[in-house]
Amino acid sequence: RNFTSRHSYTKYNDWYKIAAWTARITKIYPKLVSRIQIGSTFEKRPMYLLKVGKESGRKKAIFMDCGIHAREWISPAFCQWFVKQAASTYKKDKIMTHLLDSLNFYVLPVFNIDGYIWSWTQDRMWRKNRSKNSSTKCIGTDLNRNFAAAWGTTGFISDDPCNETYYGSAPESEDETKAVATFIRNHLSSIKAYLTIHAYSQMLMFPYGYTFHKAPNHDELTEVAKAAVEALSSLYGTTYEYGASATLIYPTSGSSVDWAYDQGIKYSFVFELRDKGSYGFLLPESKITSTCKETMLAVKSIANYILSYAS
Ligand code: PAY
Ligand code: ZN
Repeated sequence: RNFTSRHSYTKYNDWYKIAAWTARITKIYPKLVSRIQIGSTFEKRPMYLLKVGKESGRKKAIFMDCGIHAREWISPAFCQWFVKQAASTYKKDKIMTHLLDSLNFYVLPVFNIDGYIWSWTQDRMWRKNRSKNSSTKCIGTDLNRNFAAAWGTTGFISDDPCNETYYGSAPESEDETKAVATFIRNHLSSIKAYLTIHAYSQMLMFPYGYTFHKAPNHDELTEVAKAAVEALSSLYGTTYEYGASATLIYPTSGSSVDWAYDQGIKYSFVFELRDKGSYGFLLPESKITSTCKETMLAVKSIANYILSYAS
């Protein structure tokens, strides 16, 4: 790896740069950003979560994770951008000031750290984590199939450890899934929204993936998604589709968004960032800034809605 280049918001950063950055950003914004370790990965790396918001009594919270899939590099880039942008526009941008005064954002910049490192060093197109499976040489579980939401039952999933969408030996069999699920369970009273950032496809989706039945607040989720996508498009005209994931992309089970929703988090969304397939997972660094700026508008739109309407 290149030891000479520094962390940059306009480049893709390897895990070592991101880990160092999580410590540094808390020093730069001590009143707004703090760091918590929520667990460790299969390869025993610490999973860092950043809490972003002005310290004050009981607050609503929004949980956002990036990089559940190793090869979707634009996703961790967005989480880093989000934290920096949120902290640096506090007291400058009216909406952000209001958001950080009234809400906490829990931001997990890289969910699947071991896989992310593997994608940087060995196989750019790696998706799963890096855990060992019994009775096979094949490595890894798809963490977005490992949640306890109709786990292992339906849709685009696999029971074969050699497959990209292997769902694991049990729900939450993976250290990374367990860490995130445990944190969310322990903060259910405050977490009002769950956002999980993927790439690519330019879609904003919500539950369900494991059934074609509509979520109880399907119409409301549609409205929130529509407003978020309109905000996103307003900047550069990037077009996004939105809707329930089973119909919009494909049915799946064991996904984090369905699980979060069934825990009672009524505003749970999956972002599929740029592009629509020309570069796919290999989105060039030149597109990071514009992708992050437009996505920021969508996240702010959802957060604003939570602030005004989520009880
Ligand atoms: O929760 O329904 C969901 C997410 C669906 C994603 C998944 O398969 O986990 C969609 C894919 C992803 O971002 O992982 C889409 C990309 C383009 C892929 O790898 O096929
Ligand atoms: Zn993904």
